[in-house]
Amino acid sequence: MLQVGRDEVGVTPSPGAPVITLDPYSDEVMSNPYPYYQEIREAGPLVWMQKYGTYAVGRYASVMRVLTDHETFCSSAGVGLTNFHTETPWRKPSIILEVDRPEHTRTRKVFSRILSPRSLGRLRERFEQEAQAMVTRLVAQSVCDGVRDIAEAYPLKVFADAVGLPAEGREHLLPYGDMVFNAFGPQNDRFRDCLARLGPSIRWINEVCQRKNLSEGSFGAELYAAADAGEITHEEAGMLVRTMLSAGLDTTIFTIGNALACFARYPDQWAAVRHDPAIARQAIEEVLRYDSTFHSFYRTTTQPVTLEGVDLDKNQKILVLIASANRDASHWTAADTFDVHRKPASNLAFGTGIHGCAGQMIARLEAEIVLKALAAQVEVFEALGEPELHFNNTVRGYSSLRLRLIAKEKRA
Ligand code: OVM
Repeated sequence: MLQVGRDEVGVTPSPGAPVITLDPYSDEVMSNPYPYYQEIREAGPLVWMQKYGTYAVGRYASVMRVLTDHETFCSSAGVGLTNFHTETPWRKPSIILEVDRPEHTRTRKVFSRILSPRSLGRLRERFEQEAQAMVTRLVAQSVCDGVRDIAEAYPLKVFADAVGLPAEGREHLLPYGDMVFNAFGPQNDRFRDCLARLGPSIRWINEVCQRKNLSEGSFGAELYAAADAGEITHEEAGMLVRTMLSAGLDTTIFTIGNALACFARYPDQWAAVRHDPAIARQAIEEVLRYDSTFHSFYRTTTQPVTLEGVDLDKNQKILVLIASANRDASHWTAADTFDVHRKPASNLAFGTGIHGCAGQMIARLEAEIVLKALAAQVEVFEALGEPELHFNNTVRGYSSLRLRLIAKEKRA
């Protein structure tokens, strides 16, 4: 499967790096990408993805190198395969994700403040009550779909409430998010099918980003308050609400679903969390390392640069495989083992550098609270059949996971 580009006839342009011929976006690779990531890592620190004409980094060290040098490897050409400098994006670029410094600094500052641990503190109690009530209900009914009834239901309630959305119309959030994350990949069938089904969701999203549709005291209201204070414009406030709705649902939903799938598959690991719920947060971190939700995104070179001994031109896309870095055996011991006792603090699931995930604290909060609520009430997770994978060009997760939840014995 791997060939060295320099020796290949007909490989254009001569990339100077090992050539990878597989399609990382094929169903086959996506069904289980980890063996392919290993091939990519073994081929070299920087490889050429022949099918898409981009470079890729899959080792921990090379992923770090790219993400921590935002001046050479920029985001303003888009963080998907589409190069905004030469191609038209499917929607108006994000003013926080798809920009560089100095523009990025101002929007990021406001956004980060609203999602800081300090301002999240007041959400914890409501989030916990919601999780406990959900788990009590599901344990009583015994059988549920862990994806629909837990992983989707929870963020669609608590996160959407926190952003300030109306209760009506939230069914538009997931088709929209699916599109956002498919659009970071190639314009393949998955992208086209998703766009064709999108219907009125884009219109609903743009509508609820307006101030009048956002509840008082919400993140959305705070973004508009920052506009009143002159930190950003009112139009930018609406764009940052759109960012919350784009980045904040599918990601946390798939993370919670991946956690459920891991614990259904490894009962001993569930037993460890059930016996010591204090490790819930670290266990979520291990889920994020072992089965990262956000698999990959791109950076684009701003100038000619030598990376890992290869001369790259300006305006070259580089695929950054963070899920691969999180399985790199040169960084992790027993990289392919799911172990909740590990302390995987250096995992790259939320990226790193100036564009490191701004919502990571609320993402962890939601997942941790769900896990703790389950640990308090559920003795055994029993998977009723295999989880069904949801195929998306950028995020990895499940569309269905039938579970039987067996309640803990109540002690007097
Ligand atoms: C945005 C956006 C969308 C998806 C993901 C993301 C990981 C941001 O619209 O700004 O960050």
